[in-house]
Amino acid sequence: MLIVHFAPNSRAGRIIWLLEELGLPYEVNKMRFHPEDLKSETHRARHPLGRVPVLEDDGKLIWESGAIVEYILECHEKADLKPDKRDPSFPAYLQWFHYCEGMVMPPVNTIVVQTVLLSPDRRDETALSQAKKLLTRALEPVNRELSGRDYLIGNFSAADIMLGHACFMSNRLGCVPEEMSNLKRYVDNISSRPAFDLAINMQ
Ligand SMILES: N[C@@H](CCC(=O)N[C@@H](CS)C(=O)NCC(=O)O)C(=O)O
Repeated sequence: MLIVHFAPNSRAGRIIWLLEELGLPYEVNKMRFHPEDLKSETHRARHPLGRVPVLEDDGKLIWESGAIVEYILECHEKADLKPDKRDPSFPAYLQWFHYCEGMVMPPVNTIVVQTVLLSPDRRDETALSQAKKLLTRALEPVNRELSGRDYLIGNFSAADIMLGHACFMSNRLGCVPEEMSNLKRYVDNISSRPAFDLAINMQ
């Protein structure tokens, strides 16, 4: 049985979303998004940095959301959310899948730290405005790519589970301007998926 080590409002939602889309059975170990849970000895034994998500499969542990998504698609013979390597959309699939943690999430992390996690007296306005600029720049090519299409490579794929989740989070932080109308529509498309709705609202 797959076990998802989970905390609400985190990247662990990507894994729940994927498992729901695929209809695979799983259990959830729900933790609070709080150091008492995430930095506990028990959880650090699963993830050295005390972060989520972590997937447990028959006692094997794997962390890094992108690696977990790939692991599930490969090991559970559910390839329908990933194009074949001979498919013309395969390079774009890989590119957007990895663009998420590579380019979009670093400024999102800084924005969350500077607006939510740090106490007001420790916040840094320069770091915050620089991260907002970087995020806007990183989202521009995504907005362009989505012109005339519902999902990143046309059909819904695991690239949307990665980058779509990041776009949803960026929008929730108020960092997707109205001019990025393709991106706004994309966030709506994702939000209308029942599997996403379940994952994003899991507490
Ligand atoms: N690149 C990692 C990032 C993992 C990560 O930073 N997770 C956040 C939640 S979205 C976390 O656990 N933060 C708790 C902390 O930093 O203490 C992934 O994609 O899994």
